[in-house]
Amino acid sequence: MPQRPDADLREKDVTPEWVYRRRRLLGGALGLGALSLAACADGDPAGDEVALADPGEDPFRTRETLTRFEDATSYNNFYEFGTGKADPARHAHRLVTRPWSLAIEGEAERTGVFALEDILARTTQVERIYRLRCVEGWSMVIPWQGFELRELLALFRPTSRARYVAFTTLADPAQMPGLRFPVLDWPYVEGLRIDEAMHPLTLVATGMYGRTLPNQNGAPLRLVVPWKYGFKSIKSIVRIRFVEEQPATSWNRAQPDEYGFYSNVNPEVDHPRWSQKTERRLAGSGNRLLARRIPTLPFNGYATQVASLYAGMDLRRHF
Ligand SMILES: Nc1nc2c(c(=O)[nH]1)N[C@H]1C(S)=C(S)[C@@H](COP(=O)(O)O)O[C@H]1N2
Ligand SMILES: [Mo]
Repeated sequence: MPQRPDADLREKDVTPEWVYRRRRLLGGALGLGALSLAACADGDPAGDEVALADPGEDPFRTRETLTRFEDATSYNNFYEFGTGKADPARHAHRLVTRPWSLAIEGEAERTGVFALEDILARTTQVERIYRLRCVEGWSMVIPWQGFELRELLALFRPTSRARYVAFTTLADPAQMPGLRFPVLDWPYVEGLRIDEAMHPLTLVATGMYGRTLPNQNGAPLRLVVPWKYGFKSIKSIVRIRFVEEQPATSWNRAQPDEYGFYSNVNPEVDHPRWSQKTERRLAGSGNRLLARRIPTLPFNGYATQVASLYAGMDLRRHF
């Protein structure tokens, strides 16, 4: 193997579950107290406790109000288990996540099939609290545990011809009832430019809220690319391929005029069927249906970190 990065689990970086429980209790108490106030003020009782985006904050750990664990695990997009938001929580228990292996292919010095345990042993576990903005117009704030994708990619020594990275989700009809429906061209595929893939914000999540990643959130390993629309954060990855040409992506293939390869969160570029200027923030203890609508930020609030990756590009054309 190539030289190992620091493989020790850095315990201080992984917040135990009880911390989230306590935060949630606190959030709940605040929410109740402020409920009547907000109802008087603007008739938006659900949104009062939600701390809004602050672009000056630590990009790795936003201090915005967390989405409740229950909401982050019951309102999901994972079309392999059905297109309804509740379908993944209902059906994903059928997904067998251990043992799991990851195929590494293409333009790299080292390729092959690797056991998940070996990958975990060679990467540094970190915690990241990220906003995730779905292209449909809602967003969540989720504490993830995992490792930086760049750390994984470096293990395989990509060659100079590796200009993009292509990702593939498992497609097993025996475990994934949604594959019966031809809503997408299975398997689900996604891609990043190599510099996007190597950016320190780009995470491979293996856990959330201090627990093992729930199946409906993409166990045992999924991408989290916080400055892009949620569909770029591909779940339950079985293959990573280094490629020279821009790879096909599922949503672009399905509706090329609606979903581009880059899919950077951009309030200035509307989806052909709806505005992208605002989002419903699903956070705190409030009712999801009454969630507060907040302005969407360029690059989902991560412009300081990532805007330079796109210098000189026309982001209306490369949407
Ligand atoms: N394989 C796969 N990955 C996927 C999807 C999917 O349907 N299949 N949905 C995407 C979309 S649209 C979003 S918004 C996020 C949702 O992640 P979450 O359920 O963990 O919040 O997963 C993304 N990753
Ligand atoms: Mo999404």
